[in-house]
Amino acid sequence: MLKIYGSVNSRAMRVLWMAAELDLPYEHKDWLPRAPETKAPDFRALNANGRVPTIDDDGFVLSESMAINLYLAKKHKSALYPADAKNEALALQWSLWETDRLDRQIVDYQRHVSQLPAAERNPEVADKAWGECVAAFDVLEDALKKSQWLAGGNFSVADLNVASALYRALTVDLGKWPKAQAWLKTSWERPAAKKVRAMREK
Ligand SMILES: N[C@@H](CCC(=O)N[C@@H](CS)C(=O)NCC(=O)O)C(=O)O
Repeated sequence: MLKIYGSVNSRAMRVLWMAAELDLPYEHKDWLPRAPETKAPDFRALNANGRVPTIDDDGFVLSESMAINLYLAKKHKSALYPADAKNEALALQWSLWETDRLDRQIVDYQRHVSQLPAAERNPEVADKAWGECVAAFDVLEDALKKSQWLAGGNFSVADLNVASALYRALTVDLGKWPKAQAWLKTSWERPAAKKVRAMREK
């Protein structure tokens, strides 16, 4: 059976969303980042980085949330996986783009604006991160002006990978980017998204 390592309070949320979309049975190793279990030799043998998410799919071990979701959607022949090479390439493009342009930036922004204890917040880190988020939201907005979805005519793994990584942006004012705001809202209204959101916010 598929094993998913990582708490919903981590980037494993993205994989749990995909598993819900595909209605996959799985064993959940509900571990927070840096939990003692992630430091144990058994887990380090699966992911030498010690990070979550990681999956073990009947012996096939994979890390990196974006790669895991692309793999699961393709393996299960989901409609979320683009059927043609161009949209498949766009799904890769947007997944890699998110990792490069937004992933760490949105985390840094939120941590240094509200999440960390006040004494640990650094306004310079928050400002720099927000500047990078703004540039990325501009790019996303332009893309969504041209097309309702990121890779083809329907919601796909491209949208799931970017929208799931933008969980933290749900509480940010995105009024300057109306297309991105509407796309994010619609994406998170999917039943599978609501399911993982409820897991995280319970
Ligand atoms: N690029 C990786 C990032 C994975 C990652 O950094 N996970 C965090 C939790 S959200 C973690 O396990 N951190 C533990 C650490 O930094 O030691 C992915 O998307 O899967």
